[in-house]
Amino acid sequence: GTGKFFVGGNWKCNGTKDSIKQLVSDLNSATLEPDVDVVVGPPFVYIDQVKNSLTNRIEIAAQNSWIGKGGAFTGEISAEQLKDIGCKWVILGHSERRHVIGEDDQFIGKKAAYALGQDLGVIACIGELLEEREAGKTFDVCFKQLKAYAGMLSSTFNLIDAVSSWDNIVIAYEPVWAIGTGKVATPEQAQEVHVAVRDWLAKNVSSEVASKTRIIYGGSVNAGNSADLAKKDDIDGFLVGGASLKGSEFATIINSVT
Ligand code: G2H
Repeated sequence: GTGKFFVGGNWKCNGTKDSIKQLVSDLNSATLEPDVDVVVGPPFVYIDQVKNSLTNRIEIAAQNSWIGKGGAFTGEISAEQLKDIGCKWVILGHSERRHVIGEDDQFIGKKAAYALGQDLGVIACIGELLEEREAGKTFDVCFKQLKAYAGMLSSTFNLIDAVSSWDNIVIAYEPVWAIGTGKVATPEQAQEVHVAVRDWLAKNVSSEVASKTRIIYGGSVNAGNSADLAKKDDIDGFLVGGASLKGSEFATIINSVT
């Protein structure tokens, strides 16, 4: 592994004031390994509630942000507003936004560059569809998605800032066929893609960025499979959906750091 283990909980569009109060209370009383960065991503409307009740041991991510400065963009939330309300991170490029909402690589890359420019950390998601994996296109798809992030950083920032902005990026590899399906990637399948992503970074950004960027796995991670995944050298943490809605299970996943 590289850098500090990183575990994010992506709550997606789940929860009520009451259920989130319970989840926060469970997280506040959980014993967490100290050497792990822990982040949770509540729905926008509950971020303030979570910020005001959750231990500051755990940081907060939004699940999306607008591509630029706020203004006349009905229904959108700006990176500045997320900073203002106490978010440290934003999840971008999640497969549900790519494939259900229809966001494309360029749009996602723009959001990432803008959020990084506002000093938000970005959990940058990539991952292939089942048909793409079956057609042998897994690496092509992941590299194309990575290229869009990297390209937008290069066109937004000067060279030095473009490279240093990778300090604030965590890459989440989430094969779409493993998301919410209970069909987790094997540790070997995940490791193979993580190594390829790291090689891509070495060739296309820098060897330093390749060695220090955390590459986390997402897709049906739970308390039963996290320990085996965490043993793989290039799996630096997890992005957890369903299993992050249960405080004790999420704590078990966090504590699977090796
Ligand atoms: C993948 C993951 C969290 P789940 O989307 O980002 O969700 O763990 O429910 O598959």
